[in-house]
Amino acid sequence: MAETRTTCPYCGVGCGVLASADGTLRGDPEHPANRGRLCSKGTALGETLDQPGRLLHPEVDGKRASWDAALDAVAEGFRRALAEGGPQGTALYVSGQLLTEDYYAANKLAKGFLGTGNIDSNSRLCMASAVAGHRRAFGEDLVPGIYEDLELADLVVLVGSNLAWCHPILFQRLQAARAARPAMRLVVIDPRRTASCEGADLHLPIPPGCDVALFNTLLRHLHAQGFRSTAPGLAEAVAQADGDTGLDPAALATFLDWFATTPRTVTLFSQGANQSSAGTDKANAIINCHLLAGHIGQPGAGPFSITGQPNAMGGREVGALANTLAGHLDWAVPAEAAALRDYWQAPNLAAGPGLKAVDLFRAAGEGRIGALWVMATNPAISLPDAGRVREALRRTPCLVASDCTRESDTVDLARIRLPALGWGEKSGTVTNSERVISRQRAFRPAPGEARPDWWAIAQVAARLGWGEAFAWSGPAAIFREHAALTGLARPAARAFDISGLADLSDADYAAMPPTRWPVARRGEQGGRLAPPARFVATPFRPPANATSAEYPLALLTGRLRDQWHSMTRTGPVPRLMAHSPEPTAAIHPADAAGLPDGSLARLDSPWGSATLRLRHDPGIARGGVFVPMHWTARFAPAARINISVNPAVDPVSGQPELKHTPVRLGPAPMAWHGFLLARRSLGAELADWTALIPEGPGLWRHELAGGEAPAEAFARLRALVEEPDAAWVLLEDPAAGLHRAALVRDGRLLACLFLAPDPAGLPPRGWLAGLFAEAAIGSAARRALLAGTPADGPAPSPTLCVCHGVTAAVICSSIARGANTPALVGEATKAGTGCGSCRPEIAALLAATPVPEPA
Ligand SMILES: Nc1nc2c(c(=O)[nH]1)N[C@H]1C(S)=C(S)[C@@H](COP(=O)(O)OP(=O)(O)OC[C@H]3O[C@@H](n4cnc5c(=O)[nH]c(N)nc54)[C@H](O)[C@@H]3O)O[C@H]1N2
Ligand SMILES: Nc1nc2c(c(=O)[nH]1)N[C@H]1C(S)=C(S)[C@@H](COP(=O)(O)OP(=O)(O)OC[C@H]3O[C@@H](n4cnc5c(=O)[nH]c(N)nc54)[C@H](O)[C@@H]3O)O[C@H]1N2
Ligand code: SF4
Ligand SMILES: [Mo]
Repeated sequence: MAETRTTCPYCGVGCGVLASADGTLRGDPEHPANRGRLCSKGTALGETLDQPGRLLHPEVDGKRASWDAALDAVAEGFRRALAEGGPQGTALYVSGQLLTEDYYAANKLAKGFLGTGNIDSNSRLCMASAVAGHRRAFGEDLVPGIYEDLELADLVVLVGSNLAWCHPILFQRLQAARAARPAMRLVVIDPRRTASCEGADLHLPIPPGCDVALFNTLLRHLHAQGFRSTAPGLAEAVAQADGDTGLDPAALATFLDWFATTPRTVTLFSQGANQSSAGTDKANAIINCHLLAGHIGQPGAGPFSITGQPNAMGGREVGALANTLAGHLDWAVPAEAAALRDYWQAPNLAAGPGLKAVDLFRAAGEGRIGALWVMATNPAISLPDAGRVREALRRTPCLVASDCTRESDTVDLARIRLPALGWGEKSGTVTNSERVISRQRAFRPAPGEARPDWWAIAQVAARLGWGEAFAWSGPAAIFREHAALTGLARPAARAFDISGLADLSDADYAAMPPTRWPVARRGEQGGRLAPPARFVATPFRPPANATSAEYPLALLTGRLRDQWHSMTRTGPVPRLMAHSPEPTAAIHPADAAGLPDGSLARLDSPWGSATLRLRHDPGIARGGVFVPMHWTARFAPAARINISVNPAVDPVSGQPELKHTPVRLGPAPMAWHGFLLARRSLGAELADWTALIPEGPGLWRHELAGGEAPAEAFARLRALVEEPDAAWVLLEDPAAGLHRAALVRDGRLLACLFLAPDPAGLPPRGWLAGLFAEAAIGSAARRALLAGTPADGPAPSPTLCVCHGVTAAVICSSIARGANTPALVGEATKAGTGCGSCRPEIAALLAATPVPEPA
């Protein structure tokens, strides 16, 4: 079957993919980012196509509508908002998951034609601090390094980055380089002991929010060691480099020494740095150290902000943040704004920056936004203080949502829903973390009436009277316009220049190979950049909302290996859910206040609360609790963590402090705990606490807990799955609070339901799920089933290797039988031989399991 060259739609590594229309795919051996490899999420991309719940037709006020009617309604909503509140009463909220062409069109509509700076992106939650840090240090938003630098470095420092899970292919490249050159060192700075720490030379468990203090300490150390620089701002930066980290002095001294003595050092930073009320200072504190030590602009050296989304960089290039202009032009330079106005022939170029995401939704909550168009993002779940964001969305008179799925918390609230093309259907470009522009190409037909986002924007613009400026024939035409804009004469020199791509023909664009900017002339490939830079003073500030006697713990949030954000694409895929099926709160056992591992616990903050499965994890630094960001109303409504997360922002970048909220931990008392396995999904509102889990093809698990009487819950839940001609096999011990039931038809298991007073009294799910695959279960199996036999057998074990379905227990037993290296574990079990995303966890098991001496 013919293969199409395209790019993975998940993380900012930007791996090349070769895809066939039937959904089979493999890594592109020719793509410079991945050279043929794909991680667990990339490998499972084929399973995310053809998902149920696609938004296939436009809807207005809950009813199916024609595209014409829906676009008319959007235009009318914006016209009314303009009439009532002027340009500032309108807004767009977009995303790093748009293609550059869509992004460019959205930004042009908002800033050039609606006349508002109110277009912000979910990159505000993601990269805004790095952008601001770059602009303060380099005068422009640019990442100087390239991926190869991670392989050429002698020291790689990860700051607030769980690279092993969030940028797995880059992590594998790093690990391969370390295997080839064992002298190369890896330091991880993270309050948690993450998978990225496996095999690291040093892990500094920094107290949350203290990175500025750490890099200020490093700056003082470098200065004391005699490092000097002619870049401006050094004296102030050193004078104000204060703060104490509380880290172990010997470990700290080792880090300071390694950094000072290793010219080839790369510091890669991500959300542990950016998502902070001192995020911009964290970026500059890191860059300051690279400037003073001279670790920049050379092979294997430099500060490296890694981007999260597939096209976070593209959004920055087209200027689709509330405080930036297209093509890295600058509002602060009047001639640059004028050049843009002329280029666009814009009737009404926004006079200045608009509202940043947190402020934008606050304004909407206050009734100041009449029309808001949300595109390719799920703010009802991903913004902090999400309960308030939800209210703001409800209150907005004209809320438009463009999405591929009907099943998102934000799409649910929209008055107008526009079906967008998704990955494999849309066509355009994305830019990865090392400035490489790659093509996403369509290899499947458009489903239903789904259309590209740029087209919907152009249609609305035309209805508002600006058709000529949006009369593109397709993405290639938009790309040319964008590329030419970057070549406009500018008073100040800018590195971002892709004007060499401005005259690509449609055929050139169709065939465009991965291309790194700057590309000022056709055929060029950009490389490492050595921008002029300055020091920025970064006095230490603690997190905006301190922990207290009432809220003594610091809530950290972040990502899991196999889930993507609000789970709209990864959540329904069983093998991606298998690794971490329930929403958890991980905490050091000594901070668990006596709550057992596996119990349900409640986290309260001044903003809201969430109920989660408690996990004891000695790898979490004392005083912290880690909760994944992913769960939504669709999968576990009581576990939506952002309802509790504080909305404090960085004063420079406006990026929210998603990595630090004061919380307290307490029990979540329930009358019963249980689970229901069924052949269809019964949704996520079955009980006071529900986690919906796709367990396997055609099999759904519902983890449950409730406050009602167990016997009542048992009867109510059984009634939900009852079917004609099916019979219940029951085992009840009401005095002990035990209720067990299996629904069987013609010997085939249809559902089973288990309730117990305590989570520890429930049998392992994996074994029961296995019984669903059998054509008929015999009477012995029935008895075992109700007795929950394997309850006293082996404990349930998580699937570590999702490619080959290998559990931790199987890996441990292979280690116990003598497989003492990752390669031998791979030979014995196949674990780790697929995409490789589980290799750090296999390494952790190897380190933790005593290996028998050879006889
Ligand atoms: N599997 C998966 N991969 C993804 C994504 C996904 O959803 N799933 N999303 C993509 C996106 S958009 C992004 S932005 C990236 C994010 O990639 P990362 O930034 O690597 O991911 P996070 O888990 O959000 O946070 C990283 C680490 O910051 C640590 N941390 C918390 N507070 C602090 C602190 O004060 N200081 C320091 N030094 N560390 C701290 C956390 O413990 C966490 O381990 O991942 C991308 N890749
Ligand atoms: N507590 C906490 N909160 C966080 C974070 C954290 O670490 N902790 N991280 C933050 C970060 S870094 C990020 S990036 C955000 C991510 O948060 P969101 O952007 O809200 O999350 P997604 O689930 O990726 O939402 C993307 C939506 O776009 C849709 N989509 C995909 N492709 C297209 C397309 O081509 N067109 C259209 N119209 N729709 C499309 C998908 O179906 C999905 O519904 O979350 C932020 N929120
Ligand atoms: S590392 Fe994985 S998720 Fe990221 S682009 Fe590559 S295959 Fe996709
Ligand atoms: Mo992100």
